[in-house]
Amino acid sequence: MRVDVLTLFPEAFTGPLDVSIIKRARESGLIDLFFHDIREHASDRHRTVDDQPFGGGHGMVMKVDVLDAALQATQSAAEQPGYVIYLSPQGELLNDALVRELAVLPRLVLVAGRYEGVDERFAEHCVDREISVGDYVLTGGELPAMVLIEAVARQLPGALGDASSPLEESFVDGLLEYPQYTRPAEYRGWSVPEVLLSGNHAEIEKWKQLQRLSRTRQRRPDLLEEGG
Ligand code: 9WO
Repeated sequence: MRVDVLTLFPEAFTGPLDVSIIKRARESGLIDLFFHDIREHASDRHRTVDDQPFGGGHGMVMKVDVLDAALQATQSAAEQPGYVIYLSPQGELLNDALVRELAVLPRLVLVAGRYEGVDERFAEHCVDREISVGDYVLTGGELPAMVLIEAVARQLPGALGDASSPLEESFVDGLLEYPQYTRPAEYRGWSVPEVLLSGNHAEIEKWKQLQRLSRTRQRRPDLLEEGG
């Protein structure tokens, strides 16, 4: 998969994407990441990327002409155009199903906004999907873009290695995970659930599934509702 990111801060993307699973996926060619500075597509001598909102209101809005120029240049940089995603709190909430949907696509273009967001004409005419990674506001779409990249990258076939499969984990069946423990079996009087030390694998599996159900009911009842 190829992922192009349009951002005013390409330097923000070094670090989190250079370690662990994403690092390996990039080294093995499973995922190719490219970062593009939107400001390089500003046309005036001040390299302006934002302007005041029509109708008033505080803050600044990213210019549709600059964004469109940046996007067209990026789309032309590969043989097939990518699926364009704008990260914003107004988007549909990212979940496991959407991550898997995106993970089968050959190419994504992620747009990380700043200021008060993009001119709506860009969202309407140039963006395929507006996505939120959670109901809170940040100062830009860069961290959400990294969240999306990591979630998608680990779903790519082979990204996790042979030992673990994303098909076996939480959310595939819509439930939270069971609690996990490791040695020591007792610490400061805090003990590990007896059944896990019993060696009775049938009982252990029953316990794990029960824990997943009760935790989901208690912490995320929305996941148990129909369609959820
Ligand atoms: C601020 C604002 C103020 C007045 C009127 C409209 C307004 N919209 C916004 C706004 O959405 N600001 C965003 C800041 C614009 C895009 C970059 N920023 C952002 C992205 N904050 N939080 C996100 C984000 C993206 C995906 N998932 C969670 C949060």
